[in-house]
Amino acid sequence: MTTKTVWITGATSGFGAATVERFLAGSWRVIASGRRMERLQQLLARHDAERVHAAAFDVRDEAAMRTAHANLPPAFAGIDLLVNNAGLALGTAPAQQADLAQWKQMIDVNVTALVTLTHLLLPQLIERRGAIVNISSIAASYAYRGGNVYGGTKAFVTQFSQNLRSDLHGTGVRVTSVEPGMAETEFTLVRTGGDQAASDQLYAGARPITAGDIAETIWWIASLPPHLNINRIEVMPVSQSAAGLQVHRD
Ligand code: NDP
Ligand code: 8X3
Repeated sequence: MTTKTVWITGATSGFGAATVERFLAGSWRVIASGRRMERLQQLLARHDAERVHAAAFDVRDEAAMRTAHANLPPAFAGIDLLVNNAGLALGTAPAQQADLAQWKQMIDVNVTALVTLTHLLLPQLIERRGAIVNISSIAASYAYRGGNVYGGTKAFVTQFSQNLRSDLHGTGVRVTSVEPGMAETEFTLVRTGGDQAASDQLYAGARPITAGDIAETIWWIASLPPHLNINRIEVMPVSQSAAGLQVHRD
């Protein structure tokens, strides 16, 4: 059986790190990227260099992204699946109190970097009849206070995924938007600027989604027969559900 290759962004933590392990267990070759080189080094120390390649760069740095792509070892150069997972939320303040720099960072990482890497890899994904899994969020569909730009970036990811499907019609390339709800990773630690107590409090008693749950979902999507495309998949913990609209009265 030919070994396939997946490029997973945001591989140093959470969903991305768990997805790396899932695809390595499934005998794929993995390109793992993220900024934190020490975590990528730990990954390399645990696995055979023929199976995993680490690329440390900031996805906002387009030149570094292109260099990482150009420097892929030959065995990793043919990419069959792109998992656009790197992303973040910053802040929980309402729009009128939010930090503009944080808004721009979310757009740069969740939107601009995602489309840049997709654009870079599309020719070979088409050539190899590959697949793209974009990590969106339930925040794409459900408004909540403080979700403002984060939810906007994820709505972009979901709609971009569906529009990619239209453009890629007839190429055999599959595209999926994965939309998780509350999941315990480093996500809340990042969102709150390192507030471990806030993170612990959010997840306490809720039995949130685990990183392994989403890795397994991505693995399932990638393992389906090639005539099937999961367009969108929304996943929540049983403890989470949508609530109603709000009304302000004078
Ligand atoms: P984590 O914070 O655990 O992981 C985020 C990953 O993104 C890290 O590997 C981080 O790597 C990487 N990343 C962030 N910024 C950059 C950057 N500028 N350049 C390169 N890599 C970057 O969070 P999750 O695993 O939860 O998040 C993964 C994805 O899932 C995100 O897109 C998030 O929006 C989405 N999501 C999360 C949910 C949740 O509740 N946890 C629910 C729904 C969606 P490094 O810091 O090393 O660069
Ligand atoms: C992360 C899920 O509900 O915190 O995308 O926005 S949520």
